[in-house]
Amino acid sequence: MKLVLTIVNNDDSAIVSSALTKEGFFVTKLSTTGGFLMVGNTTLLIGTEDDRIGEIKSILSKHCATRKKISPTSDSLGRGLLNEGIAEEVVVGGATFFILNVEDFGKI
Ligand code: 2BA
Repeated sequence: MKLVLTIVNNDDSAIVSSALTKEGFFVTKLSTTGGFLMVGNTTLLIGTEDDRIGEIKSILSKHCATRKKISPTSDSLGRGLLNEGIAEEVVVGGATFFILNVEDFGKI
């Protein structure tokens, strides 16, 4: 048995969680914060049999693809309607995963 620990963008968390549960995976969702950007993200804990790891990776690839987004820069703060043109392209999405061996698993 394995524990997959995966960190995903908040915007992707609902769709990826429901895709996982639809395929019969048990998922726990934690609200987390990235230490570098200090922005909220979502960590999913998924306990599963070893032979289903590939399915989880495919679901993550399908629903957490990286994409570009236009985002206001900090220079635009407080400029209100004078804000035009102060935006930059940032990459969002993606999933970081860790796969851990589970020594014991049970429910009481
Ligand atoms: P990603 O590498 O896609 O990481 C997204 C989030 O996944 C991270 O948020 C963090 O919460 C988690 N994460 C990634 N790798 C991890 C690891 N080895 N251990 C634990 N958690 C991990 P943030 O920390 O806010 O980072 C956001 C983005 O900033 C990262 O995107 C990466 O592109 C960049 N970054 C993070 N740490 C960096 C560093 N020390 N130097 C340069 N760039 C960094």
